[in-house]
Amino acid sequence: MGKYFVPASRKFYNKYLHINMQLFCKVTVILLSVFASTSSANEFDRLRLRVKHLETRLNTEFTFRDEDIAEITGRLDDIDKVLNATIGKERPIPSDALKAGDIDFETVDTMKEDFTRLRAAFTEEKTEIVRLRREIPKIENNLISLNKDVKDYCEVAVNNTDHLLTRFEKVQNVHKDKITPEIKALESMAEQVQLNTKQIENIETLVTVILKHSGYSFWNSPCSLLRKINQNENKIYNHPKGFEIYCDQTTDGGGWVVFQRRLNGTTDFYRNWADYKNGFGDLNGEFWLGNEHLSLLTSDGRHELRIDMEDFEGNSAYAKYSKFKVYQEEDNYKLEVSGYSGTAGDSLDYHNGMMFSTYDREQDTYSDNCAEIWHGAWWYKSCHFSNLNGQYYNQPGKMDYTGINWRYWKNNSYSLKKVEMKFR
Ligand SMILES: [Ca+2]
Repeated sequence: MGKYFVPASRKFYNKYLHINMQLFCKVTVILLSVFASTSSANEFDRLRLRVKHLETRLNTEFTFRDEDIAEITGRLDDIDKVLNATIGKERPIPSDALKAGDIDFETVDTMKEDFTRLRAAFTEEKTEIVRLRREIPKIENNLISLNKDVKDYCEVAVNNTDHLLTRFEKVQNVHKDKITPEIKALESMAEQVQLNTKQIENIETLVTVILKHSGYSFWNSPCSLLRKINQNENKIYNHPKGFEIYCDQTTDGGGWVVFQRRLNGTTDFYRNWADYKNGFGDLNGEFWLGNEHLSLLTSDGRHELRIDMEDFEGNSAYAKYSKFKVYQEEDNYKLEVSGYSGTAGDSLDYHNGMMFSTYDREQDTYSDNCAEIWHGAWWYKSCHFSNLNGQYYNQPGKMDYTGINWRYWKNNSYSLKKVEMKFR
């Protein structure tokens, strides 16, 4: 009797236990594999906790119901035993006892009593069995319900997993969109660096060639070198020896280092030896580059000199010399100039071989102080045929030997509007 339903119920539990454990494992594995590397860890943790909770609930339920079943089984076994015992006691009274007429009524009464008690017990047990039988469907229903919960929950978990997977993919795509342009920019930069490196190599090759063919330091013709590497703007450049230069890259093929400019009279040119040595003024305006720089750049190698000038009437002229050199300070910045060509006339030949003079360092051949008399600083001889560092007169047609004069273009003492001195 007890063996009738107990095994079937066990099968039932085992089946659901097995299915549910399989589901838990599956979901847990899916969740773990998908979210281990995502930023949705919190959501996943929450899901995992809820699944864990359900799992615990289910296990508790199984344990509890197993105890119930065990109890029922035990009781039914007891009933079996009692019934067996009862059947044993109902055996017929031995025939020899009947024959002898020696019936023990007391024994019969006892047996009757026992039988009545056992019958009552049996009835009671039967009622209990009926009650327990009624319990079984309830337990089964509970388990079915619990199992449905678990299934539903697993479904929700799987749906959430899909949702989170989609979200994860979206996040990945967003990152991809953001990162891709940056990677492209980096690749482009890398390409540019390669191009630049190649250009630098070309420049280095060019420099080597120039050095080989020029026979002197190429930095002494810095604007020519800059022009060769397509630095064609008229502007200030840095000289590697630590000072600035202004390059004229357009006049007469360019490559000119401008070392003097007169323009508007904003810069005072009546200055001492030290100022003319180190240079003064504004490279974008009026200035003197400095005898020290001139000497540094021209004392070695062969250089050309060009002087561009304008009057106040809108005319311009130039003087060009194929050889130009300014000696070192120990030679008093002596001028060496020759090979004239141009439209302005040769007003420097007179000064060739002269030392530089300022009002505080008179090195002319005149009895008096030329720089002081003619308000300038120049390679004065017995004073001048040119005086390009003279006084700026912002007066058209001003005739004065203290002015910016170039003897062989305009009248001897005509003071020019604009002058630029440059070498290359
Ligand atoms: Ca003198």
